[in-house]
Amino acid sequence: MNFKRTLVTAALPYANGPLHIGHIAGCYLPADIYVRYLRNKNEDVIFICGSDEHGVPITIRAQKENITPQEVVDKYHEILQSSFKGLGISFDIYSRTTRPVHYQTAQDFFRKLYEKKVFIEKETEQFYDPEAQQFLADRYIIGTCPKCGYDKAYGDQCEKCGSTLSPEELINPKSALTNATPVKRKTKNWYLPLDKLQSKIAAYIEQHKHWKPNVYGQCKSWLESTGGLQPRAMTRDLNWGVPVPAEIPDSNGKVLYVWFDAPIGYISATKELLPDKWETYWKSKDTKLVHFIGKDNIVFHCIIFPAMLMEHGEYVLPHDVPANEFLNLEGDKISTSRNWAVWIDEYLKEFPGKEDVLRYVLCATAPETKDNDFTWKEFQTRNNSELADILGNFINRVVVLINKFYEGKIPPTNDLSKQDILIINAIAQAPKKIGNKIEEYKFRDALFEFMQLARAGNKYLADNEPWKKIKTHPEQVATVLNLSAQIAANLAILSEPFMPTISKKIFHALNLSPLKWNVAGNITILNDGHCIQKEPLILFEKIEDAVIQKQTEKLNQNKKQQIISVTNVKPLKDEITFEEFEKCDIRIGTVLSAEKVPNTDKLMKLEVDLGFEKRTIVSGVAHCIAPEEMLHKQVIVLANLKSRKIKGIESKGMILYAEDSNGKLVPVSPVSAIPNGSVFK
Ligand code: B3M
Ligand code: ZN
Repeated sequence: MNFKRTLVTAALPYANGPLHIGHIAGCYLPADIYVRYLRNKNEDVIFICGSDEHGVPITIRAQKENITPQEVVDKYHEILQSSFKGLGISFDIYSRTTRPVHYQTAQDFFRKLYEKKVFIEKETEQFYDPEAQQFLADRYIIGTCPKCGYDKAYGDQCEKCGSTLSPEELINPKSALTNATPVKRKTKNWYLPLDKLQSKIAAYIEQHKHWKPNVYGQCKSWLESTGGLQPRAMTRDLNWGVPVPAEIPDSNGKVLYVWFDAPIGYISATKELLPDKWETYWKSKDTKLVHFIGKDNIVFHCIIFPAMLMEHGEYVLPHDVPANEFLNLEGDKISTSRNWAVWIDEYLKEFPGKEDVLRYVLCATAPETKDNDFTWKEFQTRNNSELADILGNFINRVVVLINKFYEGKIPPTNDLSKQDILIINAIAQAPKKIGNKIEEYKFRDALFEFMQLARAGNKYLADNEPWKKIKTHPEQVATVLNLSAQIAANLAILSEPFMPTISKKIFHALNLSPLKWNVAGNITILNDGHCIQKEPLILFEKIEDAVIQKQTEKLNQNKKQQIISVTNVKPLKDEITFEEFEKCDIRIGTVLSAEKVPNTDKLMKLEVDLGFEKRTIVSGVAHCIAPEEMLHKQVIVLANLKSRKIKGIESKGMILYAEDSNGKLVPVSPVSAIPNGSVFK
């Protein structure tokens, strides 16, 4: 397919909280780099986003803050918008799903599917609050977790032990609105028959084998899950959302499912941006529709939304869905409720003028193929030894030397040495190398290639030492500084997608107006005699240890506040002697593999390397920890425990876990890695 235009969307963030680095690294920054690159190449591209203002997350937040859902979305829409702006995320429109154009577009979409008889109507029993006289979303039902006994578990999930629940499983369920005991009531909703659409969807996925392995893999596992795709309700009995079109019988009190209306938000925002031209983007086969999202949104963008679009019939289908994995922070999952996050609005306040540093670091550590970790230490190192020492230093030296030796005028080139030719080649190849990586959604590699050019420039200056040779070999120095200035000009162009403010500063220092991306790198951007700016240019200041320390302390402060004091401490067991303790042979081991034991709730089979031998150990922890979380972890093993057969598996020894007052088991690891087999004493 020869595409004529690109329609890029980034997931609409819920307007129920501020943005953190995980959102940016996972979705918005890669999308922005991609779009800026295409704009640089003068391609026809639009970049669509907005706030997702419906759904239970919004009403929950309203209840927590004791304000209305409208007040919640008004407040967070502003915060989201200004964080995006502060970071230079260059949407063509940042809309919101509470706008009239969206209501209308979403309702029209629903109406069309309804009229085409796509939906199946189903009556089911749902929990209903007789006092509040309304149906309750799963989140609004609170009760005791059947898995761990926590008494404030939600109808969809227990936040203590992390289990996924359904409201039926809760012991002693209560309504979060009134504390009344919910009753079951019949209600009718409209379902998208994904089961009937399964083969169509499967065919569509098969046409998109080029998707990133994590995306394609997730789609396959949905399609291949036992029983296949299931019908999914596209309406809800809620009072916050886009109302189901009134003329549809029994629609009273019902709204569109948030995952029905939110992706249509991409369409309505485009309408708002281009009232006369939006259809060219959405209804032409030669539009390349690309959705940037985080991995938790894959099924909605790769299966449900395409199914909706197919059944509607007038729209293009997503061509690419480059979803990223998750970014962790200092080795731990980012968590809003635990305040374990770097918040963008706070960063922008605390690091004014350093938005491009964050863009750089987040791009360099983006979780493109697997979850990745952000640390403040790495942030500092990347700023100090990459941005400041390589890129900043190079540009600064070019400006200073040309001013010092040539009164700020670009000197002419003379005879070319071997190294000069190599540099010319490096300039010529850079745009293509970087561009290809961006087109493959390999933004980390693209950024690396960009820095390679700055590195080459730095080395070129260091090898040629113009500050020494100006007396002895002035002609050579003129060539070196001419070519160095050309590198700087190319860096100004090539940095734009990654660091737009820095790009502007380099252009300014070179006294150039911003230039477009040229696939063939250009070594004659700056003509002989062109005057550059006089002032030296400090692009990046070093970040001191104290600044980093302040940030890590702030985080640790949050963590300390979160450590929950154990309430019901178990009584101490009878005293033992040291000799008795010494009978236990406790060793350090590393988990080589871990898997759930089929047909059990709690059992996990682990392969542990004890240094002197490998063991199979069965632990009763599968209800508390995912097998992946155990992989490559160092654990403490009671190694001389008599072996036992558990579910037919010979278990040799026991991994030690800590148990909290709710019965949740957590593996315990040494604070720093030590050799397997080390004894515990
Ligand atoms: N608001 C979910 C999320 O923020 C959702 C994305 C909608 S994209 C159409 O993870
Ligand atoms: Zn639980």
